[in-house]
Amino acid sequence: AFLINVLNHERFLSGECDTHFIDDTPELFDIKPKKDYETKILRFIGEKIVNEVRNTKKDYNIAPVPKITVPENLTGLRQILQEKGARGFAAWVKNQEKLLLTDTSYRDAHQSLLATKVRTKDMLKIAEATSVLAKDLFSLEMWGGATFDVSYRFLRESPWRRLQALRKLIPNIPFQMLLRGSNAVGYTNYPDNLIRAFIQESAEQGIDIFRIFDSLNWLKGMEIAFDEVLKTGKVAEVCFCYTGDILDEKRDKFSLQYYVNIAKEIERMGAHILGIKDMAGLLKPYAAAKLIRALKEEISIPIHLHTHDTSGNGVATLLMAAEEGVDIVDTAFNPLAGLTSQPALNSIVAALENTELDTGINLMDIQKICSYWREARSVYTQFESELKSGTAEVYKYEIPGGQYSNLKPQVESFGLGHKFQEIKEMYREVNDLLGDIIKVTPTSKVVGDLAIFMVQNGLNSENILEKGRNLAFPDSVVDYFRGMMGQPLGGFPEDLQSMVLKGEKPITCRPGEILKDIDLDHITEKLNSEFMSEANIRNAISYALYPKVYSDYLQSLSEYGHLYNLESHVFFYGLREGETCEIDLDEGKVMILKLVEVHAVDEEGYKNVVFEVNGNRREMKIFDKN
Ligand code: 3PY
Ligand code: ZN
Repeated sequence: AFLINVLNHERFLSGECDTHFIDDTPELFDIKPKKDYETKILRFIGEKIVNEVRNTKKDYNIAPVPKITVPENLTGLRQILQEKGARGFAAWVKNQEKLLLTDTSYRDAHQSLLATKVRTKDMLKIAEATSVLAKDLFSLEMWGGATFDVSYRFLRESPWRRLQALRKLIPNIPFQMLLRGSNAVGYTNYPDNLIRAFIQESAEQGIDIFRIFDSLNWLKGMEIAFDEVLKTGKVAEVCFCYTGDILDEKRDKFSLQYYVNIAKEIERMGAHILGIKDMAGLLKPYAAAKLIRALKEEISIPIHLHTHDTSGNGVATLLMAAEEGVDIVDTAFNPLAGLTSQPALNSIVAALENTELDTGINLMDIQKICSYWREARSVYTQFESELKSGTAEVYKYEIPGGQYSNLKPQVESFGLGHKFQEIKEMYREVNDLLGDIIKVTPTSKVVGDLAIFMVQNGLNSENILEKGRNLAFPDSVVDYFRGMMGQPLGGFPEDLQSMVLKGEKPITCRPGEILKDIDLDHITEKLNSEFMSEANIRNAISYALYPKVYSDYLQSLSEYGHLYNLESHVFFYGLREGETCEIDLDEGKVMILKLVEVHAVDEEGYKNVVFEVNGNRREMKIFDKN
């Protein structure tokens, strides 16, 4: 039956299918008489209208896709990487006089501005144009970080399919991902074999540059990931995370010397590129100049600087770093730049025109990409953070860009919205309590969770040892003190650690040394028996990383089918009465769908939702949960 489903599938018939096609095409596995895709989509939209949006569909703009012709010999830095290999590529980068730029629009920019909600559909529309109009970019950061689980959890789409589909349309610009060392794309330490399998498969599916970091700058925590990236032949960009302020001599824990030493170790371990990960945007312009100047004297691999524009100083930071010879900087196309996101790409290009650092990127060309993003963003309004202007407060609180925009909703979900200011103050107090630590996923979550917990329970740094004795602390906090996120510089505050652990002995080794290997074959069998008939390695890895999130996603697939073909305004808001939308079915066919009307609720609590599908009336009864 599986084979017959494959043979009858429109993508197979159109000759457009490749091996990836099975990844996100679960209807192939519907062996029972086929509950058709159409019904599932109608149910999804019906649910949206009756139970979520309730006729309050928001306005949005249509994003114009620039018309371009793809030249036959389209090349970019990816071809240089393929030709020269990772080390040759790094040497090439080092030799460039111009400043090289990464665009983060597909990853950190929307992670930091729009709660990671940008859908693959909206990325794909502008992908081909990006490959042509921005062909000289160093890379597109388009995967990893929070995008992996949010894709499954909220967008109900496969991050693997995103990678595959973008790769097809953008063959010439290197793809970069953010890898949280032994936490991969999660919040917890995974067994070594899972980290290795994940990296192998990511490389196989198209990642060219792995930006690896450890949330405590503990190099040991990156060993496995780094080793595996080297095996793939792809680029290993190893980071240190920047915190504190090297201009402030009173703060001597994370001093210039500390960063120079760690950079030298990163070069010694064999990294191709050094990444500076300024996840909160704390690297002030003059500090950037001082840091890059010192690093350029001590190391010879290229340096890639990542910062956030939360304070509004981001562009200045990048320009001063460029002046001192930084090789590559992270930016985002202007409509997705600024505030908690990266500094503005087009503005940097403009600033450097006719200077020695001229990026060579054509402003008129990339403006077309921006015209698209400016409008495409309008459908995500509900996910915008409240931050409307740059804030120098970030230097005090040291909250990472992605967390800054998510903290408010997190705090609200605890019913503590009115105490947001207090929680930010507590975030800082917790950092001091922990001995001043690097704060980036997942340690930033530890600090955030503990801050919320302390405000909730009336704790502060004076009374916590006493009052906290009988309290069970959040999981992330317990994990941290158990040593499961690695070892912080200067160690753990022992009294706090033993109070949180309540007698349990913490580990001091690398967590991967004690975690049992994951049995991916067993997971494959489990998936085959419960959800599908031919689970592949990506299915197994996703389950291993996020068992609950991935199972829920598979459940949603069986109920609603795949949703990646829906336009975002339909995915988020459904349809208004009288509104029509077109749904591109895979390759070629289009389903024309109209919402005719929604009847009043009946005696049993159902609403009848009337559609027209390609001119034929279809009705769907949806239970009104309200
Ligand atoms: C992530 O880990 O997702 C980050 O962006 C950290 O800055
Ligand atoms: Zn970032």
